[in-house]
Amino acid sequence: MYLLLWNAGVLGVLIPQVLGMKINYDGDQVLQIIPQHEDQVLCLQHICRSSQLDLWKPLQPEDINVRRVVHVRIPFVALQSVKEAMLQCSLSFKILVDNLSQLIANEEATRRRRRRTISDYDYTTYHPMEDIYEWMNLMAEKHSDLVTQHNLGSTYESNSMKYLKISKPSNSSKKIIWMDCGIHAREWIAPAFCQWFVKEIVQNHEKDSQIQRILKNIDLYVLPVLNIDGYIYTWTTERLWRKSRSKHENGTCYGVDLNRNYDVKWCSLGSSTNCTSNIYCGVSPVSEPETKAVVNFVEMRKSEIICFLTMHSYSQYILTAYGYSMDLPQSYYETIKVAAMAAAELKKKHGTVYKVGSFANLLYEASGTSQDWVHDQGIEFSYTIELRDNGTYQFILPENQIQPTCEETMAGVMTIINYVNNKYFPNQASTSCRNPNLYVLISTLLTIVLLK
Ligand code: 0X9
Ligand code: ZN
Ligand code: ZN
Repeated sequence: MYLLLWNAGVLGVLIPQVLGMKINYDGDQVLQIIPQHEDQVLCLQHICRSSQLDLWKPLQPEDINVRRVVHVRIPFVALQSVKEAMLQCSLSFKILVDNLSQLIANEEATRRRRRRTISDYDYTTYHPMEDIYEWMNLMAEKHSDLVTQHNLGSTYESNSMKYLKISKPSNSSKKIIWMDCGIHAREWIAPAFCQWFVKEIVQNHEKDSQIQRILKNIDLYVLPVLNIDGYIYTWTTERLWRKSRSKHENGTCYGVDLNRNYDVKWCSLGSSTNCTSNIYCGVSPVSEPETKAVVNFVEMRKSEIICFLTMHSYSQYILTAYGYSMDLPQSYYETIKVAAMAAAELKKKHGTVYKVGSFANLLYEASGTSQDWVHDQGIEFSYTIELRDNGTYQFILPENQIQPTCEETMAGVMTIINYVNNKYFPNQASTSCRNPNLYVLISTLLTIVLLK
């Protein structure tokens, strides 16, 4: 009893988890700050470090820069002191979210009743893991002509990493396009998109000639939730959890950033060796079972994979390699061209503007990401796509944006897939590419702006 009280007192923030309760973020705010001078950068970095604030953008104080947007969550108890400290170094801020728990409560309130059959599965609501598992079963059952279910491996908590393979029977050897969603637990729109993507392909494969052409040559592999343990944890306990759920240092901290755990300049940039950090890279490269599962698959099927897509949120970016260096890979001019084409098609749907570029040049450097590791395995068309939004709701994207987000993302993703199909299977090239030179021009301009 004494021990419990002591724990509760000293580790106040841990109480909800200890008691198996939900963290409610009551009164927490999300602020946007754009430091204008170097001294303001230093001041903000100091505030973030000393109050141990939960940085969302960028993910660590070191990456705060002049005239770059910063999003940070301030716990209710720290609001006054943090705001005072900011005023003291004349940092102005904008309140993006006035009461985080209210935003999350709204998300819960608007969540529709979940339906359990395929014909009326609701793709415009967020689903807990058990629904997604059931949806995968039903998908494979009802569309056994096209969809099969497979197991990539097991998570730390022994959940099976199920994925769907969309494939038309064929005699010739086919290539693979990979898509994973939900490597970061709180980015709920990503798994919602993976489900939407499968639905669209399955629904339209008989009438859509573009999908038909693609499926002649290519099998689509979709892993709807990569970080299953983390995803479940965002539903049960902590909506804004990012990492996996592996236990470290005798249970004093949990989780690895699965997008920092790959064996590519591991833990050198934009990563942390501190296991309490949101960008903890793990004890060694590929230390996590979830990473191992992806690595095994890619290593085994390397020669077949022609495109690798990993879906995240938020920021509205289509990112090419590299994250670990400002250098641009040889493939850059082609991959950026395709990204620009995809962004242009995406924008046509609802006017949403995406930026394209290399991660390190657009945001900050980060090593150990799956995208870069896969790229350096020889799979050049390796993209990270950061879905909506651009800062209004951040990770708590309202459910009424699921459909438009998925519609536009579908257009972008299909542009990439179509390009890759035409490139690797040129004889069946379509005539739908209206004006490739325009895209070359756009992407060249973008590149110039980026490298300026
Ligand atoms: O930092 C990340 O892991 C990703 N951003 S997020 O806000 N969703 O966490 C971006 C990864 C981009 N990776 C590469 N370009 N290699
Ligand atoms: Zn079918
Ligand atoms: Zn992410």
